[in-house]
Amino acid sequence: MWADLAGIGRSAESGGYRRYAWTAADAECRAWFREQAEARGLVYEVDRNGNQWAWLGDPAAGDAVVTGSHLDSVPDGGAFDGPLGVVSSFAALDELRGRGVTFNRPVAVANFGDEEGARFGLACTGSRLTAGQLTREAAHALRDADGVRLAQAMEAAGHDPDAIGPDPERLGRIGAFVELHIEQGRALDLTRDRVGIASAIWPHGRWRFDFRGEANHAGTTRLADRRDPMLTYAETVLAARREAELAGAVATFGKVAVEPNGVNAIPSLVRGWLDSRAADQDALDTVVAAVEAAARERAQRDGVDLDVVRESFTPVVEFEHALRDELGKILGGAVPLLGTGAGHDAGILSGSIPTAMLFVRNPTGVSHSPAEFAAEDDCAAGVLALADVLEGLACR
Ligand code: HGY
Ligand code: MN
Ligand code: MN
Ligand code: MN
Repeated sequence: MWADLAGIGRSAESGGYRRYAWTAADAECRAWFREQAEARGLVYEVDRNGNQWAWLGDPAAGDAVVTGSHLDSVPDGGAFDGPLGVVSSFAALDELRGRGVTFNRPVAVANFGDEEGARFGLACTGSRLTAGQLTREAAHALRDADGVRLAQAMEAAGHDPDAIGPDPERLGRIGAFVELHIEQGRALDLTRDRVGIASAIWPHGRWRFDFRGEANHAGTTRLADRRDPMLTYAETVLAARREAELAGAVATFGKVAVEPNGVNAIPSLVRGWLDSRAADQDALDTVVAAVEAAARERAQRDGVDLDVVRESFTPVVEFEHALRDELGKILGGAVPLLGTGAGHDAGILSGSIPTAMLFVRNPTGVSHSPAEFAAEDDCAAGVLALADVLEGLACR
């Protein structure tokens, strides 16, 4: 199961993955998911937002226990972020069928579309649409770097973009969603545990900084006559690191777009995207405000105009204690609780249904990189833990 998925959308040079929403690689992943579902005799469906579901039992019965994750990736992403959760979900079902258990609640494996937001810039669009946190109009307006709108990309992939929207009826049939995910950090490595339970997801967001200067000749324009937005951008990137350290937060300008983007042209526009996260809201607010203030101060000096747009924001997610504690009880209490700065579909859905997360040890903590890795025996421990959780929730 793992091998045939692992080959999809993988770059031969870097070994990283490019599985962007509604692309050919995404379609291959979706075909893989459908094959896995149908090979197990599960009821396969695609919902109005393009999320995939594989049901054991009657989807209409209600109070379902759902597991799963996502199959898309960041640019040059790792093999485990997302796929480990989906593969482990099918493997956990196989394990339970091997145990001969009797399910008395419907169980499903889900693949939520476009969790990383790598192509259209907004993370978790599949689960946000389903939870009513993203309107159809706002989704249709999302464009990729080539100007292709999300609606066009969906249509080209054979999905009706006018069907997207909130799906309260579907969510009303789900009693619990448990997402297994590789840890994107080293907490489990430090405590020497194979599996952990999520306590919370930090508040986090994405802000777009547009620095507008004046295009000019790189070789003939006097320094005093320049309005160079790259300078303002560079100072802002340094300010982000400085302010994050002061506030005990994290901040990254991981994506930048330059116009006209010529070696010998002073840019007219530099667009930088800030990703910032912090264990508490005040720290996050402090960082973003301080970075913006530093950017404005430098923009003044450089004769550059600045616009800052908050493109997305996810408030702190405190996973529902009853379900989280139930997982702890089922797994025997010795499983550590850990917070995370990474966003997940389970975080988005936690506003609508009880959700929980299991993490599998990542010995280096590296993620969103081809170097992302989880050891086979830790992955196997994750499958058994997920199987125990599903058995405890759906077969009691
Ligand atoms: O950005 C995140 O935290 C998630 O991986 N989409
Ligand atoms: Mn990710
Ligand atoms: Mn993920
Ligand atoms: Mn994520």
